[in-house]
Amino acid sequence: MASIPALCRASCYGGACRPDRRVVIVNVIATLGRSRPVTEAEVAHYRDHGWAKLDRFVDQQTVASLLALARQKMGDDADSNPVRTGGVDFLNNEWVSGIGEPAFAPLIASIGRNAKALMRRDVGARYLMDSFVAKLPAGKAARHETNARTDIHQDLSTWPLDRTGGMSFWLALSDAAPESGTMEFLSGSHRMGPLGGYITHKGRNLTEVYPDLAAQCPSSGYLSYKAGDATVHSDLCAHGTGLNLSDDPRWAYIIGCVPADACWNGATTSFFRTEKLTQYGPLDDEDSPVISEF
Ligand SMILES: O=C(O)CCC(=O)C(=O)O
Repeated sequence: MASIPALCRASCYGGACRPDRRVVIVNVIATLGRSRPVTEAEVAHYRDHGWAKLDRFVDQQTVASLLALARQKMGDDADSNPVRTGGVDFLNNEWVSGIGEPAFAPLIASIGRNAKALMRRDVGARYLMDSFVAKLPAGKAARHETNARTDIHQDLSTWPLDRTGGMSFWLALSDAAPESGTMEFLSGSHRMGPLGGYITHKGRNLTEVYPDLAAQCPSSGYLSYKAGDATVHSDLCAHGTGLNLSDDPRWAYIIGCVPADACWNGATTSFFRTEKLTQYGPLDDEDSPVISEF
C-alpha cells in the first residue's frame, strides 16, 4: 500500500487555461497496479479502426483505488469539487498529474509501453496529461453544468502539437452502459485528416459538419464498459458520447500520450507549461517525460 499525495489543478479539459501547479496534498491510501499489455489483435484493431476496446485493462484493486481518489477530489456525487470557469459542458474534470506521483509510476509506465506498441513507430511515447472525468446525470440538477453529450470531435485540434500519432486511454472507473453516456467511435476517421475540434464546431457533432462522415466511417455505437475496461483512441479518431441518462455519475480516468518527437506548435495550452519551450521545439522531458522508457 502506498500513500498517494494527490494533486489538484485548475479544472479545464483541453481549453485555454493553464494548469495551476500548486500542489494540494490529499492523503489517500491506494494501490495502483499496471495495465496489461495490449494484444496483437488490439493493435491491429486500433490501426484499422483508429480505436480499440481493451477489456480488463487494469485490475479491480487499481480501479477501486483510482475511483477512491476521484471521489476524494470530486465527491461521491462527482459534483462537490469547486466550480471553475473555463471548463467544458460535458465533463467535470480534475487533473490528476499522476506523472509526479511515485504510486502512479507503474501504471503510467505500463500505459506508455502500450502507447508505443500502438503507435508502431520507432519513437517512444510521451506523457501529455491525465485526468479524472465525470459526466453528470442529465436528469438531475447539479452545481457543475457538465452533463451535456460529448459532441463527436477529434482531439488533435485541441492538442498544441505539430503532429498526429498521439492517443487517449479512457478507463472506466465504474460499470458504464450506453445509457450512461459512454463513448462511440467513428471507425476509420483517423484516416480523414484533421476535421476540427469540439470548440470550432460549436455544439455540433462532426457528422453534422461533414454530412458524409457517418457513411464513410461507421459508428461503433455506444460501448459498454465494466469497471477496469478501457478504450484507446487515436488523436484523429472522431468520438463522442450521448447523455448520461442514469442516476449516477459516469466516472473515467483519461491519460493522453503523444509521440516522443512531437513538438509544441506554439498554441496556448492547459496540458503543459510552455515557459521553457520554444515554438516548434520538443516538449520538456521533465514536464512531459517519455513514459515508454520509465
Ligand atoms: O468522457 C467523455 O465524455 C469524453 C472523453 C473524450 O472526449 C476523450 O477522452 O477524448
